[in-house]
Amino acid sequence: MSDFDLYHWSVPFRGQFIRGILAYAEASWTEYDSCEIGELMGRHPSGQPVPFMVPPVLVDNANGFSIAQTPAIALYLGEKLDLLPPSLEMRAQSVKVVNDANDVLDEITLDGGRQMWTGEKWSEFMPRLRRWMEIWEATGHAGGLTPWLAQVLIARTGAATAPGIMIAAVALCVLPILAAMRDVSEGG
Ligand SMILES: N[C@@H](CCC(=O)N[C@@H](CS)C(=O)NCC(=O)O)C(=O)O
Repeated sequence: MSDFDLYHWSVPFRGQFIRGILAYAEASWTEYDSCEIGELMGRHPSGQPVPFMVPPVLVDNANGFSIAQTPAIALYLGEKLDLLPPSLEMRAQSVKVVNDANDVLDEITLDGGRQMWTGEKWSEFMPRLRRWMEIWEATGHAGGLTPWLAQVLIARTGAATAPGIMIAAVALCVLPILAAMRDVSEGG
């Protein structure tokens, strides 16, 4: 038997957040098709594993505990699989990130596909999407995320200064080439 059962549609919506957490923690889980999900949704709330409106729903097979609502599932898995940071502040940040992700998903799918995008609506949404991307970028930087190549260099060399040294070395090699190049611009 898998560690968990996950009820979510086979589309990369909220279930993807939960799949990501499970995969990161190397937990095993079983998913169910839309008929089985529909059957669960159609039950009276008192007969559901946890009273819920829509998926995702997670069942912990170790203790039979079931939970719905993405932020609650993420919190449960974070605690259970020991993925959350130790301080209260960082734990609150973690829950905030899940709620941000949930909000972006609602906005970018126009509330789960309840409306269709038009060119006009998309243009109106652009500044908001840009703002969301800035929020993610700032969150990543604040959490210590660095570009991929810099991470690889630091991991391989063990030196936090390695990316800076590499950039300086590349600049030193490229500068003489640039300086020696003939100016071929008009009038040059
Ligand atoms: N607040 C819920 C929202 C769940 C939700 O909107 N689920 C979507 C899929 S990602 C769904 O199944 N929607 C179908 C519906 O609203 O009828 C959560 O965060 O888990």
